[in-house]
This record gives sequence, structure tokens and C-alpha cells, in this order.
Amino acid sequence: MRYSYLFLILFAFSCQPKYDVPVTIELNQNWEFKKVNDTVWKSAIVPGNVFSDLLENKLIEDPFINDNEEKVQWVSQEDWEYKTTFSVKEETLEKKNLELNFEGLDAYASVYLNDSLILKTNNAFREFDLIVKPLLKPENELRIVFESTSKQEAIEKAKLPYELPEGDRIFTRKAQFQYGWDWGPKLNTSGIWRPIKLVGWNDIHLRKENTQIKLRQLTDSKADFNILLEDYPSTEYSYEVYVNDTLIQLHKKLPSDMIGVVSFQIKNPKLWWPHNLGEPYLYDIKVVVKDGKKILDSVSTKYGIRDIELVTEKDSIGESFYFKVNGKPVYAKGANYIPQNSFQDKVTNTHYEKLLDDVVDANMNMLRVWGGGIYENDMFYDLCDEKGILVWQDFMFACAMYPGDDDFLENLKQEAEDNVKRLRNHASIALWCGNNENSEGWHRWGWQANRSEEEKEEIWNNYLKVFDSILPNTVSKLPDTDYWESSPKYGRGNPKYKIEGDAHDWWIWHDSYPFEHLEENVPRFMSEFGFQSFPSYEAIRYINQSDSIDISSEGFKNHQKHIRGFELIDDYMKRDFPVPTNAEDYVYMSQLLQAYGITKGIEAQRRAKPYNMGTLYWQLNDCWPAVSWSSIDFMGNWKALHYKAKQSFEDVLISNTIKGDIIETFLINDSFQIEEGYLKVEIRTFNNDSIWSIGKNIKVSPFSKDKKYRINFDGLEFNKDEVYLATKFNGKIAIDFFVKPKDLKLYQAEIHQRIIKSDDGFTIELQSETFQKDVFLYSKTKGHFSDNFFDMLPNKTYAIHFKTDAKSLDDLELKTFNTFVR
Ligand code: BMA
Repeated sequence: MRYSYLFLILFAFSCQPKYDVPVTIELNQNWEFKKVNDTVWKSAIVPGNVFSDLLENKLIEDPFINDNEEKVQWVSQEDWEYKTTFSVKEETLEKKNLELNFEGLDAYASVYLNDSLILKTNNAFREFDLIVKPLLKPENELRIVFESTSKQEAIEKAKLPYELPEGDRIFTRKAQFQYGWDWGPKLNTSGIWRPIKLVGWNDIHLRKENTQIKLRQLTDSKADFNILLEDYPSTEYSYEVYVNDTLIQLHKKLPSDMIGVVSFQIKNPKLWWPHNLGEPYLYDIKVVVKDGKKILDSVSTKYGIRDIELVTEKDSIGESFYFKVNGKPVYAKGANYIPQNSFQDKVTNTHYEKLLDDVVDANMNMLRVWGGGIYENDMFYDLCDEKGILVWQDFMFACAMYPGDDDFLENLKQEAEDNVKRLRNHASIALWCGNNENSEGWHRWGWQANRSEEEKEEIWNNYLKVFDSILPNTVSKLPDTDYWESSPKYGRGNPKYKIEGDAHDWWIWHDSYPFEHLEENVPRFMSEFGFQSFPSYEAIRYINQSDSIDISSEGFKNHQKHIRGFELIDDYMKRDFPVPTNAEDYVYMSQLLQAYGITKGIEAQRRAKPYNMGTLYWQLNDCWPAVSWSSIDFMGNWKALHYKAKQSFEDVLISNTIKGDIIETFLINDSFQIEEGYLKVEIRTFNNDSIWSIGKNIKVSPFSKDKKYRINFDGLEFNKDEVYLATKFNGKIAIDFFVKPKDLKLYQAEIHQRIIKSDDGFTIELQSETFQKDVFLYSKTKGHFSDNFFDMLPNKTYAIHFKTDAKSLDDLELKTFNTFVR
């Protein structure tokens, strides 16, 4: 009798559920779509967009090929409808709360659940959460109608007594580049671009974005934190905090003065450091909320302990602009990032991983997420956290003036809150910046012409409401991150351009100034400067859908979106490089030209450290196959610039200037370590005869820039076009020339090659008896060369690794710059 009683108690106890956690159902199945006026439904993929669905159903041609872009413009003018059905189990229907989460609807959407209109949206950057319990049934239909953006834009436009620069895109909160940019097609998508979920719960639902980790105090021996649980502002239940899977704190109940605030401590904390300056260490932090033994919910996040500050202090020259991480100044090196595809659904985790690996591989430590694109997916920031890449995050406003009516302002206030909250626990977020070039545009691009004083005042006041009030207030209220109003601070032409804030140097390219201009005009922080080149042969073949390399077809020309693009490349090429007539060679030369100009700028900026404290070139990547400023093309191939930027971004850089008869040798050290070694500067002929050399033991202090030599070679006898300058230090070598590339007198000689199979590809060994400049290896086989566009010293063997899944490498080809300067 006693035994059975005990058994009953045990049985009852073990039957008590251990969990009452929220249930999440992803609504990504059974979707169909159609033009609103059509009757036939076709299958759709969610998340996605209407172009991808039309393409998948073979109803349009690939807009990235030839001039198909033109043929698909009708798609954006139509209204589209999506629908799905889904079942909900009885036990889920019984949950106290049932909510639909729309993470991204692009852009004007009317949402119907079981034929009831439940939501109307007008912002692709916002997340919408909606309680739907009263409407849900065991079988449901969700239907979403997307209205063409141009209809709404026309309505908003009609309300204004004046026109705002730049076009109707300003009325719609969505990726601005989709209306066409000087590197991107006009492909204005609509659809469900981020997931839709149904979440059901009884008592607690903890959302990652509503969970904030706040560092209260930091010493070498401990770090004290609070976790703010905005979703559950209560002291009830018990709270467990796990750090790296170890339970380190248990609160049976929260103290009455800590409503929804869970405290914990980490002993001997490890800091998060940017790439190359230390380990980007991340902790796994998890809070579990329990009712007795029953788990109600948990939330976890990675967290890096770091302090990032943008230092803008008046100094003897103007005002500084640099980042301090954990109290140490960091020289920022990197590029501007744009969306990886016009169609976001095509960007896979593999794309993110590969691109961020390429960033790390090129010794970068910062990316600027440019304001005409998107607030990126979590994956992007997770990888930046993991790899130690600092993120300069623009809000999504670019090159325009935006409206300032109450609805618009309220809409973007919500947008800012959604995104700042989503991203605030990421260690990589270094800065929030209001916009890209709006302020410069207003002050310097003629946007004020022919406007009355009142009109100008109104437009500028509306600017200030957003960028001087709403956005900075949101940033200061939510995370502990600095805010910067606009990039650049001043436009070129403003006398303060060089002495204060960040700068965009478009004298190069847009104003046709020679690359040398970059050496004389170094600002405090270069957040944009760039030059275009042609993409890989693979990209060109894709555009033309032909095996031959044709860069003059009408289809191909549509992939140059800058109005003077081809002309500018040609003009600059004539100045410094030979101009090949053959398309394949011209593509190669354009990449050398781009790399030549941009690395000239990077090195000049680094030599000006600490006056200058950052260099981000325009632009890292492409959103479609195109002629553009990118250093990695749409197919993921590194252009010459990416290889050469990798060298120019090395933490310890040897950089020479040659002006008249004077060589100056600089050593720049961005690391926190001292470097010691022998520095040798030598002039050699292309056949390897030494003409002159000098050397000494040197020390390079941590975080320094030092001129190590100033050499006057006036008395030396040599032909400037037949020699190179080699500067060697601790296994590194810098090669410089005394004349422009087109004036070099290089010799012709064979490059001997040997291909050896390796585990993950091939090793290619190369050797030549003469100096070979900018040796370029290429093949139709998909893969990545460990180095490319490199110089070869005479009689030295170079081993290049080609990483590929291919089993053979039969079509390896090679170009050398030597053959162009016979
Ligand atoms: C900068 C960017 C982009 C543009 C690029 C090249 O102004 O902010 O708007 O694509 O220059 O022109």
C-alpha cells in the first residue's frame, strides 16, 4: 500500500511537463503567387521576391544576362499576390498567445489571415508582430497583396509642393539601390523577403532583439553584467545564466528592484579584439527562465566584451576621427560593402562566409555597410563578430533628401528602433551613421538651386529631424554605440574636407583627377574612394552567354552603369598604362589600373598616420555581374585590387615614395607588437644586377609610422626605366618603379611552369630568368589562386596554390605585363 502511494507520487511528478516553451512554426511552405489581375497561381519560394519566383517558373529571362534587365521592368509596375495555407495543431491553438512575425515585407503589403485584413505595411526594413489568436483555426490561409511602389510614391509626391532630390525612391522605405545605381541594375523587387513565423506561448516568450546585455563594470579580474529582458519585466520565476554552457548564476527570484534584470559576473574576462590585433573572443551567454523545474523559455546570444569609441577631438589641425578599441587607437582598413545580390534570397550562408573570409584574408578590419543597401541579415554580423571585423553601419538613406511628414518620420523611427535593437549585442558594430552623402549632396551638388528660402529651410529642417534628432536619439537610447550624422562630414571642395571628419575622395574617378592627387590630399579618415575595373572573364562570359570575351556587345554595355564609365577607364589607362586592343587584355589591364590607383591611395593614407586613421575603399563587392569599383566580382573572383590591397593592408607595411631624385622609405606598424629586423633598400636591373643598396637594423615601434630612409639618388648612374627598387624587411618585400608602368622597359622571357596536384587543388610553380611584372594566372576551372597579379623576381621559384574541387587543371593560362611593353 505504502509502495503504491509512493509510486503514484513519483508517477505524478514525472508526468509534470518539463517544458512549456514557445512553439515556432516557420511559414515557408506551400506558397503560391500571381499577378493580382491574373487567375493562375504559380509556386513561390518564401522568403524570396517576385523576380526570383518568375525566374524559377521560367516566366522571365535572367535579368543578369545581356540587356534582359530592360525586358523585366514591367514586373515592378504590377501588383502581386502571395498565398499559403497552414495547419495549426490543437495544442498550439490552445496557447494563451499566438503571434505572427513578419521579419520583412517588401514594401507596400496588405496581409489577410483567413480573409481578414490584419496588417498594412509600408517599410521593408521593419519587423511586424501581430497577435492573431482570435483568427487562427486548425486550417488557415495567409494572403499578402503587394502594391507596386510607384503607385504609393505618386500619391506621396503629389502631397509635396516641390520635388525632392533624387527621384521617387525617397518615398519608399526599402533598398534604395534597387531603383538603379551607378553599379547596379534597376530591379525593384516586391515580396516576402524575410521569414514569416507563427509563435505560440503561454507565459513567456523571450525575443533576442528584446534582450540586451549591458556591461556594468570591467576590471582585469571580473566583468559585471546585467541582462535586460524587455519581454518579461517581472521578478517572478527563477533565472539561470549560463556562460559557455556552464551555469554561473541562479536567481531563485529577482530582487524587487531588478524587474526583468538578470545580473551575472564573468571572472578573468577575455576581451574581443579586431582582426590582427588580438583574438575576437566571444562568449556564449544564455538565460533560462523556469517555473519550478519547468522551463518556460530561454534566450542565447554570443557576446564580445569590448569598448569601441569614435574619437572626434579638436586638435592643432582640426578634428580627429578615429576608433579606439579597448582604449587603444585602431587604424581602420577595409572597404564599403553593398548587398551581394539584387535578389537577397539568392544570398546564401556560403556567400556570407566566403565574402567575410575574403575580407579577413585581405587584412581588413572594417567594413562600412553602405546606406543605399539593406540592414544586413544576422549572419553577416555574426561572422563579423567571429572574425573581428568592425562594422560601420549606415542607416539606409543615400544620396537624396527625404520627406519629413509625421507618418514618414514615425515610420523610420520604428525602423531605426527595430534594427538598432536587433544589432545592438553584436561586438562588431562600431558606429551607426545617419546617411550616405545626403548632407554633401544638399550642400554641394546643386540641390538648392531654384528653391525659395522657405523651401530650403523646410527641406533642411526635415533632414535635421531625422539625422540630428530621431536617429541619434534612438542610438543613444538603445545601445552603447557612437553615432555620426553623415558620411562624408564635408564634401570635397569644402576647405574643412581634409582636416575634420571622414571624407569621400571622388576627385579621383568622377572628377578625372590623376591618382597622384591621392598622395597630396589625405583626409583624417577616408571612408570612400574608388576606381572601376572590368570583372573576371567568368562574369563577362556569363553576361554575354558566350565563350568569347566581348566587352562591346550592347548586352555587355548595359552592365556599365556609370554614364562615363568606359571613357574614364580608358582615359586613366592612357595616362599610366599601355592600352591593349584585344578585349581579354584590356580587361586584365583595367584591373591592374584599378589596383595601381587605389593602392597608391591606401599607402599614402597609411603613411599619413596618425593624422589619417582609416582607409575604406569603394567598393568591396557587386550585386550583379558588372563593370564596377568592386575588388571582388559578383562570381566571387578576386580582381587584381583585392590581391594588391591585401599587401597594402598588411599590419607591417613597407611603403616608398619616389619624387624627383628622392626615395623615402616608410615603415608603418598597425600592430601592438614591436618589430625588429634588417631593412634593405636596393636598386636592381630587370635582369637582376644590383646597382646600389643600403641597409641597417631597425626597430619598428608598436602602432607607429616612421620614415626610415631619405635617399638622394642624384649621383647614381642607371636607366630609370630598366630597374626596380626592392625594399626588404623581415621576409616582406616592396617593389617600386621609377617610371610609369607604360614606360617600363621589361624583357621578354618565358615563364616556366609546373603543375602539381595537391589535396585541395593544385600547386603551380613558376620561374623566369627576368623580372616579370603582374603575372596573372587564369583558368575556366572554378577556384581561387592564393596569389595573383604578382611580380616575379628573376630566377626565383614562386609556388601558387589553386584551391579547387576540380580533379584536373588542363586550361591554365598566364599573362604577364612584360608582353605589353615590348
Ligand atoms: C559613392 C557611393 C555610391 C556610389 C559611388 C560611386 O558616392 O556612396 O553612391 O555608387 O560613390 O559613384
